[in-house]
Amino acid sequence: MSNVAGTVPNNVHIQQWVKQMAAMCQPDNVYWCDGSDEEKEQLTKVAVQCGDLLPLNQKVSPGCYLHRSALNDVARTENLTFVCTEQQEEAGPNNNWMAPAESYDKLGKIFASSMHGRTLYVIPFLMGPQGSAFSKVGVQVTDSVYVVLNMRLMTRMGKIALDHLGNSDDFTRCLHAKADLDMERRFICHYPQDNTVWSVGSGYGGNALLAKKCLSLRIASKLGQQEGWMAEHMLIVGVENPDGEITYVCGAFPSACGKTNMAMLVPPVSMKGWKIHTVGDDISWLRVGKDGRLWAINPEAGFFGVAPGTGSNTNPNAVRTVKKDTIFTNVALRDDGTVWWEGHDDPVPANAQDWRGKPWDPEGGSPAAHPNARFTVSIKQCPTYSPEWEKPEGVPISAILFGARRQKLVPLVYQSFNWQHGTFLGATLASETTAAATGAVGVVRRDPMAMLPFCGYNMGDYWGHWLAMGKRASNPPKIFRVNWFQRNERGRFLWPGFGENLRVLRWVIERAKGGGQADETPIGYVPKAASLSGDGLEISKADVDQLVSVDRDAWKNNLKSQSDFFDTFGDHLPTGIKDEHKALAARLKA
Ligand code: OXD
Ligand code: MN
Repeated sequence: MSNVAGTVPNNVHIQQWVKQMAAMCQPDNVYWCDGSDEEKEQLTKVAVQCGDLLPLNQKVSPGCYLHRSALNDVARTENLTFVCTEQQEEAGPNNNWMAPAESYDKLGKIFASSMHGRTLYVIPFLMGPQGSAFSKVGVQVTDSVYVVLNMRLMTRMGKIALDHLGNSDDFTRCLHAKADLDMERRFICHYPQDNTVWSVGSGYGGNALLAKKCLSLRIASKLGQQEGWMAEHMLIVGVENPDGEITYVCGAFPSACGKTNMAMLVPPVSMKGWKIHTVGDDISWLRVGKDGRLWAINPEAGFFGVAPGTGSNTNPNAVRTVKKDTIFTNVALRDDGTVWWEGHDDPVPANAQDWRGKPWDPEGGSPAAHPNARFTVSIKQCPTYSPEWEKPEGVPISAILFGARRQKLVPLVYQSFNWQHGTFLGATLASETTAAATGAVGVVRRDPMAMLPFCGYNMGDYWGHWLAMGKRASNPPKIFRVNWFQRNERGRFLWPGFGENLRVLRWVIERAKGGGQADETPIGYVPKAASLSGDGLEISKADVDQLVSVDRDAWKNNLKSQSDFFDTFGDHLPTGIKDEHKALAARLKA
């Protein structure tokens, strides 16, 4: 029998489920979290005692801690992530698949008695504002106090979730155990038909904070298909023009392609009167409103951002956000108890411990911080935090951006002809891979809607759902493709990016409202160079021309790779997507 502490909720469905999970995992203690400040203090002490957290210099960085993960546990492991449906076809070629019975059995054996000597924490959490029709409740059990403290920042945790749920059994059952952190016994399995996630053998954010990728994207995408809404890997940002009018934009980008930077962008000095309002940096849940527009909420409550590359020159608002009450994972530690990473404002430290806790040699050739080192912090600490984040109805979306990392081919920005063509632009998204997942970095892979690792069902059916949503919305957002990452022949980035991306947003918003200057090309509407340059943009006319040019031959050569990819979806590929591919081929030939 385990010792029980904390506040046991009245909801009998939660009680029963936790009892079953505890019977399997056999913890010494069960602790029910309530999400209070006192609890945070107490659990932080526990985390420090057990070595999960290292206190940082509390004078310089109050409330900040460092976590060092196991060396083999630093990123999402997509090869060990499964969607477990009765039929493999339901999961589609975009997911690894296991039959539910086999998977429950396999993982059950790893979970069995895995919490001997440990505490099982029960975390009720709410994704979305309390009382909102958008919001969903999850309950995660975990043996990691680091996970509890991260979930506290990333979700609305504890009593608020229980109040939203009442006596209902409509909650996602999220079971997590670190077990022995052995890669051979690491699995992240999703059971959409049971509204359940089981994750074992990893403590890394995307694998272990089950509210994030597992619930808010993989499980939620399937719920959205069934219930008529969408769960997307998108930031949400409000862009205020000098007249004080705010337009909301969603943007889907693969991991580590600058979503957090864009969500809290600082306008360039030359764009006086423009302001950014941050609603979310990673996930959007979208529904059709009574007015026929798409409305979005950010279900999360915090940022789990990539630290390296974050500095005052790239993302000054993130620098300010992480000044206090932040958990850093796998960054470097300086002698004075403060953190550092590549791209940090401060100079390279002479004396520091690297992310593994070993003395770091600046000349040694290996980075001080892991390239996927992270900060976890509440959204409310962001200087551009938008109180609209709390709105139960969300914010109305005027434009959707699909972005990816491409050195060549894809112009800085172009607009789709309509929703179906926009869905095609999302479906053909491809990007050079980053360090957010294990595997080779810099390889071009297809990543439709930036959802390839996160779509919890057959992606062909998911595109069908996109097309159906476009039909249901009488006034859907306009859809655009963007690419901040074009390089010239010598490998230099052509576009300055960061704050200057607001110029692209300005054109996007003009177009979404029916204005803006554009040229029609076979791939879509491309801005006239003059729409981007002017008022202080310091790049040459030749570079701007190249940024918005369309290389027909290169696009023709790209058609085959698109159709090869689409062919893998067989009968699940919607006619609308096939039609768009044919139409693109015809326009390129004309
Ligand atoms: C993330 C990711 O952590 O996409 O947001 O990997
Ligand atoms: Mn992400």
